[in-house]
Amino acid sequence: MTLLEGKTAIIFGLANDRSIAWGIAKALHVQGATLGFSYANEQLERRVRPLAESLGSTFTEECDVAKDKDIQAVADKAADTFGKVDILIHSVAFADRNELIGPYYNTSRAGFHLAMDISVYSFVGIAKAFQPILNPGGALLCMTYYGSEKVAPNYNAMGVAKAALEASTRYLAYDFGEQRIRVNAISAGPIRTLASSGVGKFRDMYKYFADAAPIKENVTIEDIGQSAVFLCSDMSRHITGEVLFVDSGYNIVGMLEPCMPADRE
Ligand code: NAD
Ligand code: 0WE
Repeated sequence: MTLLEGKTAIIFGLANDRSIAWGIAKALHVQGATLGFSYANEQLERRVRPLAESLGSTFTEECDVAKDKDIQAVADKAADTFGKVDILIHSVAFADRNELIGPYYNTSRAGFHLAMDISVYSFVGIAKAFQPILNPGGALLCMTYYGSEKVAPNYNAMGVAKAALEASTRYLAYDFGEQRIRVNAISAGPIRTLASSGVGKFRDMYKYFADAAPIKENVTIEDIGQSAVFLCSDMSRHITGEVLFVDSGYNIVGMLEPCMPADRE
C-alpha cells in the first residue's frame, strides 16, 4: 500500500526534467498517484508529453495561467477525464528578466503586475476553478522561496510576489478547511532549473548556499518531491496554511562563523 493510492494530482509548471514539478511528479507517481499535467505553451509540449507518458499519464493540457479560460479548460478536462481531483501542484513563477536585476525601486508597474499575475494570482485562479471537483482529504501545494521574507539581492518583484503567494496560501487554507482540503507551500533552497538558469550569478549563489547552510549540501528536485508527498498525503493530515522550508536549514542561520585571517586570531 502506497501513500497516494487512488489519488489524482494535476501538476502545473512542468517544463523539463530539471523542473521542480518533475521532482514532485516522480515522487507522487512512486506513491501511486494518477497524474495530469499542464504546460505553458506549445513549444513545451514535445518535452512534457514524453515525460508525462514515462509516468503513465496521457493527460497533458496546454495552459497559460495568465488566462482564466485556459485554467477553466484544464479543470473541465480534468472533470471529464478523472471526475474528481485530490491534489493540485502549483510550480509556476515568472517575472520579466529586467525586473530581476538592479534596485527594487526600478520595478515597473507592468513588471510588478506580470510577476503578481503569473506567480500569485494563478494559484488563486487554479484553486477557484478546481474547487467544485476537489475531493475532501485533498491538498494544494505551491512553491516559494526565502526571498519572500528576507532580501535576496535582485529577486525584487519576485520576492514581493512570493510574500503574496505565502499569504494566499494562508487565506486559501482558511477557505478550504471546511471542505477538508489543505493548502501549503514549500520554500525550496536554490536549485538549478530553467527558471534559475536565466539568473545572473546563480552559480555563485548556489555554491554560497551550500557553504552557509547547516546541512552543507544543495537541495534537489527529489528532496522537494519527498516533502511534497508528505504535504499531499495523510501523513500531514492536520497541517495547513504552512510554509515548509526544504533548504538544508539555510533559513535558520543568523550569522556565519567569523572568519578571521589566521595571523590575527
Ligand atoms: P521551471 O522553469 O522548471 O518551472 C517554472 C514553470 O513556470 C515552467 O514550467 C514555466 O513554463 C512555467 N510558467 C511560466 N509562465 C507561465 C504561464 N504564463 N503559464 C503557465 N506556466 C508558466 O523552474 P523551477 O525552478 O522548477 O520553478 C518552479 C517553482 O519553484 C517556481 O514557483 C519557482 O519560483 C519556485 N522555486 C524555485 C527555486 C529554484 O531555485 N529553482 C527555489 C525556490 C522556489
Ligand atoms: O523563483 C525563482 C525563479 C523565478 C524566476 C526566474 C526567472 C529567470 C528568467 C522568475 N522569472 C524569471 N524570468 C526570466 O526571464 N527562484 C527562487 C530562483 C531564483 O531566481 C532569482 C534568485 C533565485 C534564487 C533571481 C534573482 C536572485 C535570486
